[in-house]
Amino acid sequence: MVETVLDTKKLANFINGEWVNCENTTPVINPANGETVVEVPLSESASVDEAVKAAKVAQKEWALIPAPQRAEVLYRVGNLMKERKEKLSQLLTMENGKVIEEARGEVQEGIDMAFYMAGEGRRLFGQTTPAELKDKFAMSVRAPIGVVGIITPWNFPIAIATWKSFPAIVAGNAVIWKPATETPIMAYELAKIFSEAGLPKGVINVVFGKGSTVGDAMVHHDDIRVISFTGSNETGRNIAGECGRQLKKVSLEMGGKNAVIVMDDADLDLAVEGILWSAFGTSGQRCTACSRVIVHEDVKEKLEERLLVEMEKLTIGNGLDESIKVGPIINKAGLDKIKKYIEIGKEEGAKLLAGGYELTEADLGKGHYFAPTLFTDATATMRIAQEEIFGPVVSLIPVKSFEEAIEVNNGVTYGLSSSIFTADVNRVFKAQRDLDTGIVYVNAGTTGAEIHLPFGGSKGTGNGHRDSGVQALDVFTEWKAVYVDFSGKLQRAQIDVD
Ligand code: UN1
Repeated sequence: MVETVLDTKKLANFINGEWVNCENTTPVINPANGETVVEVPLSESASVDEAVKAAKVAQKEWALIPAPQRAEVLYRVGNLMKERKEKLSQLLTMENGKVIEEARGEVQEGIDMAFYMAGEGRRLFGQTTPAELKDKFAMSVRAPIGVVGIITPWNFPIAIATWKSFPAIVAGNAVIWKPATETPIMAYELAKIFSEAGLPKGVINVVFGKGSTVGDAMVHHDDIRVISFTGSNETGRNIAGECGRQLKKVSLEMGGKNAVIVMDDADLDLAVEGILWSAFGTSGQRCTACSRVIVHEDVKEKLEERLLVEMEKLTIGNGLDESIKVGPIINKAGLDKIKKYIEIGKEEGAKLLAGGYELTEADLGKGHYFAPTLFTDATATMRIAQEEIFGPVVSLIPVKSFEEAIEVNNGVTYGLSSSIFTADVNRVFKAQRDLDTGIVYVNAGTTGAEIHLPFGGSKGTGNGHRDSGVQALDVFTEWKAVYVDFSGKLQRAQIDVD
């Protein structure tokens, strides 16, 4: 087991290209073993003010640099991330707990985003449109918004940060970034990379701290004109309320209750692999994690049997060990929430087939571990089938038909990801049309979004915006309509048209 050592014991904020120490700090705990990895600042709102001041100045200059040149910085960022991929992955596993193979995948997601968004620097497409008058030209162009705020979660501390910061930067904005306090190391490493890649000072500023202080200060700051947030439902809704009041643009991504549908004609071995990967990978701590399996009653028993056999083989432990498949839960609060839902599931009458318990200290030191858990005979309206658990817990819901499966899938307040295993091409096309989620998979689990497609969902998952994909540019740009009249005379639209 290799352990990368972090080059500092205490992180500092990154404001105007400088590391600024903060008196008040809190430890970052490795969820795999309970050890302190580093101290992270708990900043006051004054640090946000300072960062915004620097960002405002920097943004004016940055926006004047041609986008293809802004993009050059992102190419360099991508290359540095690539060079440091293994180190970043190990640090990611140490702060977040996800197994090293998945950490490498997440860092790769960030590298992909760097090169993809760098490419956008040579596109940033607008539109030309015919003008209704002679000798007049009309076009719509993307303009940067100014200073934007991004608030990122602990479960994908580098990938989600790149989904938001790279489009913001290539479009000519300056960024104030509040990373999750549980996982600040990726932000520290990425700030160093931005700096080495030659991003001018003040274009990205990292302010560590609590949502209730730093996040709140960002949301209330008049000069931050966009908030892009990924995290909990409750926080997201509060942010949306405040941003609405201030007419501030806001993009929200707040989770899912994602289902895999297994039809009677499915390749069951493949379905089992897809379910295992999407339900227990990242210990179920993905917004896209599969936490419901909607199964046709004719194949329910066979599916249960095969799932149980394969679940037995899952290895649980410290994710730095290459043989481990399921890492720890982020912290005690996360673990307690999972335990609460196990009790709820039992009380509701679902049948516990496997797991359902915490692995204690004797098994795995001082980490927080929970056994992969399978409930069966759940009904669509049970709380375990409706609410996001954010842990390695999956509930099987038997159904009688394809139509019922679609109805059950859509019968939750979230709408992030869904999947169907079937061999019937007609069902495939019906499902992609009728599944009410922002992401649909056919013959694959609910996880695994690629960065050049839009990421986000319908209903309670968000507010219609998308992270990653070219669509991510929408929240970080304003559309500007430009009319150039080269007739040399006053031409009045709608009036002088003949
Ligand atoms: C998340 O859980 O918030 O599609 C992000 C996936 C990953 C990203 C997940 N590429 O599962």
